Amino acid sequence: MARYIALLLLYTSVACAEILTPPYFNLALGKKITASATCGDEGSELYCKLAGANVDHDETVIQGQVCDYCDATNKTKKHPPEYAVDGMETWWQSPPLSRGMKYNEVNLTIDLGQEFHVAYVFVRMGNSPRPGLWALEKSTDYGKTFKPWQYFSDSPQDCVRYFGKESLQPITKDDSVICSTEYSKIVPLEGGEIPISLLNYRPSANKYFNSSVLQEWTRATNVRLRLLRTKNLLGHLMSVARQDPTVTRRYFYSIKDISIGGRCMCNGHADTCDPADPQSDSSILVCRCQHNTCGPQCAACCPGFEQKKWRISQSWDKFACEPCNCHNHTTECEFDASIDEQFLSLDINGRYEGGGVCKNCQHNTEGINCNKCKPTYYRPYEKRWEELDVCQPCNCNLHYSTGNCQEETGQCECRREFNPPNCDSCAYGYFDYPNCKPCTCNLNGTDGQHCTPTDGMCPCKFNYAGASCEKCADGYYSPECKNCECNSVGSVSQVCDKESGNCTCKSKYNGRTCNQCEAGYFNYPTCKHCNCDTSGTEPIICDDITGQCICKPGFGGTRCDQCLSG
Ligand SMILES: *[C@@H]1O[C@H](CO)[C@@H](O)[C@H](O)[C@H]1NC(C)=O
Ligand SMILES: *[C@@H]1O[C@H](CO)[C@@H](O)[C@H](O)[C@H]1NC(C)=O
Ligand SMILES: *[C@@H]1O[C@H](CO)[C@@H](O)[C@H](O)[C@H]1NC(C)=O
Ligand SMILES: *[C@@H]1O[C@H](CO)[C@@H](O)[C@H](O)[C@H]1NC(C)=O
Ligand SMILES: *[C@@H]1O[C@H](CO)[C@@H](O)[C@H](O)[C@H]1NC(C)=O
Ligand SMILES: *[C@@H]1O[C@H](CO)[C@@H](O)[C@H](O)[C@H]1NC(C)=O
Ligand SMILES: [Ca+2]
Repeated sequence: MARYIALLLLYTSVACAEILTPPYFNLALGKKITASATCGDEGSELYCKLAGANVDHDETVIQGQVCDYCDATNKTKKHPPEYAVDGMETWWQSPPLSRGMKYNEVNLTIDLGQEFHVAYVFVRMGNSPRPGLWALEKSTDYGKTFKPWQYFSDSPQDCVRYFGKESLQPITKDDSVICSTEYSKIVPLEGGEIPISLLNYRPSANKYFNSSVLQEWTRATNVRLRLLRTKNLLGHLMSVARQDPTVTRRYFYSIKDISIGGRCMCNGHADTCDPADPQSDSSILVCRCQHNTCGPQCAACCPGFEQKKWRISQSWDKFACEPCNCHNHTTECEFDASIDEQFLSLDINGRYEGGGVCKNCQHNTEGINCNKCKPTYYRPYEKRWEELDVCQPCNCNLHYSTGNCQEETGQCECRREFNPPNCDSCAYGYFDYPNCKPCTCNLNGTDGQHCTPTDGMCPCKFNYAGASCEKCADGYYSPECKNCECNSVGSVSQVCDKESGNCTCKSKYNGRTCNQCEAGYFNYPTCKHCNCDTSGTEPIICDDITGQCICKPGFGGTRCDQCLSG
């Protein structure tokens, strides 16, 4: 047993040399354990051993069998489940089958109280042979559901019968569930051992942290021995079947001690784990996190150290959480993946790497890295961002200025009504400095920068009209009051529609500027009538230059008034 653990420790310390992992220890010791039934739990109960020879001080010999009583109420005769995890020679014992054949099926469940990575389970038997048929199961949801880890049977036939034929396949996956036949032999009749490794021979055994399947496989909050059938002496099969009590009282499970080799899950960020609070009775172990990580399993970056996205530290990808660069103005920050993708956050080395976003920037700063001044504050040019008084109030007259001012110079930002940089005149569209009211004339249409009407009229450009020059003059159209350019031959007048720019055409004329012939007329600008039969022509009727009729399919003749042959 000791040799087995030593080998295992050696093996893992080599495999994980470059990352922080807590040592393996016996997780089972002193843990909460329950049995679905226990010898002597319903009053004093007789059992006899399969093994004959050595009669202990208390035992009696009945019909050549070495026998004793279980009694849960007697300190020296009880065998409670706690005895299977006390690390001592004491043992847990199940009711003998003489109490009932159903006691072939007994569950022994260890509650680890928290999540661990389990590498092996080691079972030592007491005064009974090893079980004939059983399953080692584990839970990762604190006992709500259990999944098999390994099956045990005394024959390949029973492996297939109870656990399916795939249980006989060799290990091919990190989470293959196999059936072992080598640990269900009748000998030794007492004190047999069952070593179960959950890592050896698995594909990712040497790269544990590279396989999420193997990590999941070894995770456990509870471990259950689901015992299904005691191991019978060959000559006893018939008598057991007949339920002869002188035989069935010799069949039960007796487990002296269970070791569960495992360790705290610290994600490569701690090399020790110990009780969270030594004062309280809670025995929950928490990782002593390094690398600026926090949480019972070091599964997060500590507050203020969230510049990079948290991840497991592993030998080929070492990782430590980094502080955010908040330029001395806050200790709070949060990781934001989209900031990371856009390279918007400065790390402590001044590179745009990571996604730390500073929170609660102090000293009138703001921004992802607390490297902007709040509105109405500015950074004088001699100040560095780390200094506490980096952001100083702008000294601006709010009549002329928004209150904000320029970095380094402190130059006040003018309101839109005033011209930068000194806000000492009205901006375009405003008049009457220092009041600078908006112009009432439409400046686009006004001739020169006149802002107020004189005698009720603003002076308009030639193509604008209206009291404020807000409309297009006749002969011009929106939006920029362009010339209508109505064709003098085809148009009724030079005035077009002010919205669409469409000119009003004389009959026979067409187009926005009336510079084309209407359908049925040709040879602009004369626009003569084409001599066609319109029931036989296409909608455009005739060629607008030659006047030749354009016939629909099936029509012919110069006027399209004949049918084509066919
Ligand atoms: C417990 O068992 C021992 C041995 O059989 C016996 O001597 C003792 O009286 C018992 N004690 C009680 C409290 O029944
Ligand atoms: C043992 O546990 C299994 C589930 O793991 C359950 O199905 C079964 O009924 C239990 N047997 C006893 C005897 O409690
Ligand atoms: C672990 O996986 C990564 C990528 O998934 C790979 O680059 C690396 O070589 C693997 N390491 C080992 C030890 O297999
Ligand atoms: C950072 O702030 C502390 C006070 O909180 C101050 O003593 C220190 O000088 C500041 N660091 C720099 C680089 O200005
Ligand atoms: C003045 O002209 C500009 C550009 O030509 C245009 O964007 C703006 O909307 C016009 N303003 C008015 C009031 O018509
Ligand atoms: C302007 O003329 C075009 C064709 O040239 C026509 O599609 C449009 O409907 C006309 N718009 C108005 C407002 O008359
Ligand atoms: Ca014990």
